[in-house]
Amino acid sequence: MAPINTHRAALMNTFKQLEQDFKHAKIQVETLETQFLDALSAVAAAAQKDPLSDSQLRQDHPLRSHIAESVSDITVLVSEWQQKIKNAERHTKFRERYGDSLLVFVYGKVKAGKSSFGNFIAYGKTDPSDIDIKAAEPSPKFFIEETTAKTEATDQDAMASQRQFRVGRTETTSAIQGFCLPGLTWVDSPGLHSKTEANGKLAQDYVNAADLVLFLSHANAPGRRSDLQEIQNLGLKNHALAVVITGSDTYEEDDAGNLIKIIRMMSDVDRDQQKNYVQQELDNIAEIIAFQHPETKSMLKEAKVFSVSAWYAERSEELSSWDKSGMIDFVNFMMETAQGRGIRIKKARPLENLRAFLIEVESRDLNHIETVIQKTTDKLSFARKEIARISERVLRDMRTDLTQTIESLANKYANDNSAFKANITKEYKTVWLKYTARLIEQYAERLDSATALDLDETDIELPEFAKHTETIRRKREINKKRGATLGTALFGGAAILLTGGMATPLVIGATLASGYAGDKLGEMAGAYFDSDDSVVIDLGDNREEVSIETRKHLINQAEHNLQALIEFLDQTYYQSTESWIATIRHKIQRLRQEIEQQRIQINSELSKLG
Ligand SMILES: Nc1nc2c(ncn2[C@@H]2O[C@H](COP(=O)(O)OP(=O)(O)OP(=O)(O)O)[C@@H](O)[C@H]2O)c(=O)[nH]1
Ligand SMILES: [Mg+2]
Repeated sequence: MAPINTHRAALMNTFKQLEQDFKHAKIQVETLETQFLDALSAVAAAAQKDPLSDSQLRQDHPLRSHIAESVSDITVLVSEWQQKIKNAERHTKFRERYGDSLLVFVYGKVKAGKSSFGNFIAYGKTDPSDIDIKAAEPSPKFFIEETTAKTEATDQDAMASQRQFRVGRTETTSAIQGFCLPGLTWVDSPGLHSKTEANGKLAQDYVNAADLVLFLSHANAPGRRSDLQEIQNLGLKNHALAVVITGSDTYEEDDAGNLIKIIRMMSDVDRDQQKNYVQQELDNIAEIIAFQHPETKSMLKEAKVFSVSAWYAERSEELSSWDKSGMIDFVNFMMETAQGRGIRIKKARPLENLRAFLIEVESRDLNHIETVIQKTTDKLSFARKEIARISERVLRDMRTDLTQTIESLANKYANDNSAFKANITKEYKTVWLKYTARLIEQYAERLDSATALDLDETDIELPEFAKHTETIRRKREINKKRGATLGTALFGGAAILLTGGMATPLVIGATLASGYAGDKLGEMAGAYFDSDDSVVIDLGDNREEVSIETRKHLINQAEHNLQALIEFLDQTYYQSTESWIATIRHKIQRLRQEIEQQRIQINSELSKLG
């Protein structure tokens, strides 16, 4: 066997064994994800349901615009979640696809030698011939990612039959493509800055799912600013990263300019210098990131730098050429990554991704929603206080109005109970409707759209009119003079008729209407009239009592009705908002509990992984 193949065989063997390990390393992250996403969707669904969509609450009610704002505010968050969930779903698919292999993602500038490097790993040749492809054992399976970019033969069949990456000065990779070997998935990407938006998105997905990211940079200009910027962007994620300086060789071309005659490695001094330079730059970026995001464990700190020449490795017959080409270091690193950190990374990554999502939702998004909800709660209670204030005023005005109305009705219908009652009921309704309109219009656009309280139900209990009379005993011997004097003194000259012997009513002026005065009179009169005869004294009627009592009843009734009306309106117009708030709070609480449990579980899983 050729020396190159020995190395390649060792590499292939390592990955083959790994495939089994990966298969056993099943991750329960799917279950956790599903539970979390369910709880998250419950919050999203509850929060996005506009509680006032079916409500007749007036259009310019401040609660309306506030809720509209809150809902749209939350909708922005929810759509961010949906995007993340979609990504998470895609990652799940990625996991299913690449769950039993180390996923290596190759990234780098245009013409960095990415495709050539991939071919070299697949076949031991940067640009394999048909013979190389047929002879390969194990045989890599090529695939291509569907994107909108159709600038090359990008369909699966073409790729499968092509069975290699197109390389060369004119062959620019325009879609994400890759190959699978047992235990290894290698993904090649379009050169940075040449990628389409669809490719860019997909590339980011791959980067997120990758177990190892290789950043390739050509030896003719390694570690440029723009490269480093890209690495810096990648550096925020917690992946294993290696920077590979490719084409670390010198060669001579023939006159036609395309056939390579002699290929040599660049001098060790030059290669070391390049490696050191890149390493130094990586350290600098790592420091910047550590400063900007102290909580992020950057992959840059542990990033390794390699200087290789795939051309040199594939061409030389010498066993030591792999060593010289830098390939041996790189391949050892791959095997170490796969064996040592590979499984851990594979298990840890989805858990870490999920944990990051949980933390973000918990610390940022849920707090935000809670703030929004709190504002709504405040707005609602303000609206309710406002109603309480208005209803107090309404009651006060009703009281004044009712007092006058009752007084005049009591005078008008004194002693006619049924007429009094009928008119009181009618007037009460009028007053009620007049004043409660002020309250109802706080909620409803039009008065008739609000179902007012059915006052027919309210049977107002009123006191009855009655004559005030007093029966008093009379003495046969009457000191007429004293009696008359007494009457005059007591009643200020009001007519007092005393008809002797007969029980003729004593008519006293209507000014004497109060019960108190009547009683007093009887008591006092009894002391002066000493007889078996009795006299019935008409003390007038009780209209003032009736008036006062009626007022008490009606004000009571008004308070009672007003309370019922407010409750009814509150129920009709505010209840939906209140239950909206309660439901969201409840769902958030459940989500928080879920997150809390999952964090504990994930942390313990991760600590088991070491
Ligand atoms: N000197 C040298 N040149 C190499 C080596 N590997 C690849 N190249 C050349 O570098 C150029 C780019 O190679 P590709 O593999 O197509 O590079 P790429 O990064 O896939 O390019 P894009 O897909 O266009 O981004 C080609 O001309 C290759 O022949 C190497 O080890 N040494
Ligand atoms: Mg390419």
